[in-house]
Amino acid sequence: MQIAIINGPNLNLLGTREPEIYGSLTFEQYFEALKSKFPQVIFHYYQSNVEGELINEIQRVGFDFDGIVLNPAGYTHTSVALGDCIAAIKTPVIEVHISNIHAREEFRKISLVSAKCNGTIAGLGLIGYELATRYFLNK
Ligand code: DHK
Repeated sequence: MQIAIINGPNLNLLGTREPEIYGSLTFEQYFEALKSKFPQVIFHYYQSNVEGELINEIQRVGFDFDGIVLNPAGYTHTSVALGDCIAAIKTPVIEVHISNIHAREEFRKISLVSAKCNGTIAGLGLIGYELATRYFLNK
């Protein structure tokens, strides 16, 4: 079982970025705990602040991995190209948001990727990545 975790812009700053919204763990710290919870899973982690690089990575893993856990971050609300990319690949995608995007500014309530994904998890904090992993394991 190979799962790709792909994080979009500014998620490299988790731990120091608005901790009241995103928490105080770095993704690297959380990722170590996640890997130890699922020793049977081969995880691949990728983060970029660049839209085209995220698309390249989704295309790279999107035909032979078993699942993609994608937090498109700010591109969620703006990127037609990311939505098109998810529609074009074969690997199922779960969209994850750490914060509850429906309880924040109006512009965050719109996702241009949700309709192309198998499902969306929002507002549960970093545990959303674990729940998405469990979805792929139970599939
Ligand atoms: C992360 C971001 O960087 C924001 O742009 C999104 C998302 C929400 C999150 O909650 O993980 O609006």
